Amino acid sequence: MSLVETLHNHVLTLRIDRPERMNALTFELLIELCEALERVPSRAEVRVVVITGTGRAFCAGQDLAAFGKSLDIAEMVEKTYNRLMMGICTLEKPVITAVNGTAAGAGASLALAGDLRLWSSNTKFTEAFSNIALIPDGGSTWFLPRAVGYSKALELSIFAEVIDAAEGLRLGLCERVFEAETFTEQVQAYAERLANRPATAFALTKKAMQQGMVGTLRESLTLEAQLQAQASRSSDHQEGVYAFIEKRKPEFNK
Ligand code: T3D
Repeated sequence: MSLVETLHNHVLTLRIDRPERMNALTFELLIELCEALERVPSRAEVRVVVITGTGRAFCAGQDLAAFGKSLDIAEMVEKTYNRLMMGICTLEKPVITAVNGTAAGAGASLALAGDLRLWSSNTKFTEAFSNIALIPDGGSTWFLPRAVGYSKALELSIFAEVIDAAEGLRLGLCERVFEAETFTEQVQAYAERLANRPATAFALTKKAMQQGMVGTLRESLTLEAQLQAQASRSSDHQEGVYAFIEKRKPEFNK
């Protein structure tokens, strides 16, 4: 098994654990990751998912030692990377990518796929695909231009430039950078803070914003009205309003 699962204070951490290969992804590991994510909807105790890596790398992308073993690359990509990225983006719970170090190739795509992206000060990010004359996959052609704009995304992809944490933050590739020495603790604290925010409101906000990125203003306004009606029926909404009136801190997700 190359994936370590831990659950603490409603935060499920999925840690890719192949440090000797810089957490490069094999077919089996990708399926393990997909299956772990697909179990989350039925696990009420899980409120936040964190994906991270062991050692100095987050993930170096496809394991190149396994290169060529797949007869049909398109089918392999569909069954692994595409299943994984859709799993993250459609999960009705927050997914944090906690990028503890190097993220390259499909590892960079995975870093971008999180709803919230936290980087260690040691992070090095590279869309390494073009170094082996491949195109970005794992959703990078979707995530990257949305984060940095079309031309910058093309430039990062074709030169496989290595981006450090300060530049990643400036470009909008991550939301926060935490010091490497305290990265794990700071990620856990951030994730626990998120786990205590109203879960239904998060799920509906995720859905509305994803639709907002691909639709028209009219479509967003219509969807907001529908999803707001749903949010307003949640017990968290009631709790939030009562807590405001009673001048106390709300306790969500009870
Ligand atoms: O082909 C398909 O199936 C389609 C799907 C493609 C998706 C993709 O992800 S394609 C892109 C694949 N990834 C890469 O091309 C990245 C390759 N790695 C690197 O460019 C560099 O290793 C890094 C920039 C990630 C890190 O550089 P550095 O100098 O910090 O470390 P290193 O010395 O290069 O690597 C350390 C070890 O990890 C080394 O092994 P060794 O010599 O100590 O035994 C290296 O071979 C291994 N390693 C790093 N990346 C991979 C890897 N082994 C297998 N696959 C890797 N991707």
